[in-house]
This record gives sequence, structure tokens and C-alpha cells, in this order.
Amino acid sequence: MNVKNQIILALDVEEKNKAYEILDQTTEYLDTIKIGYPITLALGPSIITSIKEEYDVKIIADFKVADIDATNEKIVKTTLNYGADAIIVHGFTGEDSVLACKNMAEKLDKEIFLLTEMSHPGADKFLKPVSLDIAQMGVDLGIKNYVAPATKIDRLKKIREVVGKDSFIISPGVGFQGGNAKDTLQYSNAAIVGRSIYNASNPKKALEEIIESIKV
Ligand code: U5P
Repeated sequence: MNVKNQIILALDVEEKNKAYEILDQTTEYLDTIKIGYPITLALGPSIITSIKEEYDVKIIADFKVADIDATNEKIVKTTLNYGADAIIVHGFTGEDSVLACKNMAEKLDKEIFLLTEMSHPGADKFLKPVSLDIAQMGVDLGIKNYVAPATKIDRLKKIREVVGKDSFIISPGVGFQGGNAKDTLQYSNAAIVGRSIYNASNPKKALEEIIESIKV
């Protein structure tokens, strides 16, 4: 995947007007949007189709798919058929569950991102001890795209070492959660930013400042 300006907007707003307002202000600089449960549950999955019709953007559906293989396959199929270009899948469920997602995405000519370790402090207890194994499983399964935390640069670095330089890593946690875009992009291909943009009094300016901070 190619991400303009190396920034992905996490559009976790729950009102259509607000979503469109933010997209109007940011899509001059962005071509990749992450949508998740907040907007999808509030507005329905057709919001994916609507955004794709009105804006020239790629959509990554952050549904953190984490079920048995047969159920995962259905979740991935339906999400991608709504128009999402890629879907984020948990890795801790294991090989069969992840492979079901990968196979369905490939059948539809789309992509999955494998979530290795999460950005919040609580992830240290259960995910951190296995995240490098999850990343290695992804490599063994031939997965090219990963999610790894911007808030824990030492972990991000280790995950990059496992998945290799040619894999594509996207990293949440920049801004509000304490991560820094420039540091993150030493190891990651794109930073995911939500609240620091959509809750800013001037989202366009907030985004411009993040993009500037990467260049210095
Ligand atoms: N997200 C994380 N950490 C993870 C995985 C996903 O923050 O490990 C998601 C959040 O659900 C949110 C976005 O959609 O990335 C970060 O938003 P924000 O903290 O920049 O507002």
C-alpha cells in the first residue's frame, strides 16, 4: 500500500456531518483513512461505500478480526465488499484464523494488515509476550502488511526486525497516546493519527503541523 504523506487518519467520529467535515479539511493531504467500530456502528457499514464514492481515498477497516476461520472469512468478505481496501486482523487467534482472512482478501484482490502488538499500556500483559511470535507467523504465512505501536518504539523496532524491511508497517498511537510521528517513521511506513486531528480546533492545521514535523 502507498500512503500519501505517510499519515493515515483514524476517523473515529460518530456523526456523518462531522466525518465529512474532517474529510473535506484533510483529504488534500491524505489518501488513506482508517475507519473502525465507532463510525461503522454509529452510521452502518454503508458509510464505507459512501466515503469511497465521495472521496479519492483508500479505506482500511480496523475491525480487529479475531474469530474462528469460518467466521473471519465472512467478516472479511462482507467488509471488503462494502468497498474497504484492506482490513485489520488480530494475530493472536492463530494461523487458521489469520489464513482464512488472507485467503478471502486475496480472492477479492484486497489486503489484510496483521495486528502484532497494541499501543495502549494494557497490551503489555498479554500481547507483548507473544507479539514477535505473531509477527513471525505473519512472515511464515506470507503476509506483507502489519500494525505495530507508535507508543513503544523499542517494540516497533523489534517487530520491524522480524517482518523485514520490505514489509509495510502502519503504527497507531501518534499524538494523543504520546507517540511521535518522526520517531515512529524511522521504523514504520505510516503513522495512524485520530484524535489529534479530528478533535483539533483546526484539523487541517493540525495535520499540516504533523506533516511538517516529519520533515524537520
Ligand atoms: N488503534 C490503536 N492502537 C492499537 C490498534 C489500533 O490506537 O494498537 C486504533 C484506535 O482504535 C484508534 C486509532 O482508531 O488507532 C488511534 O487513534 P488516536 O489515539 O490517534 O485517537
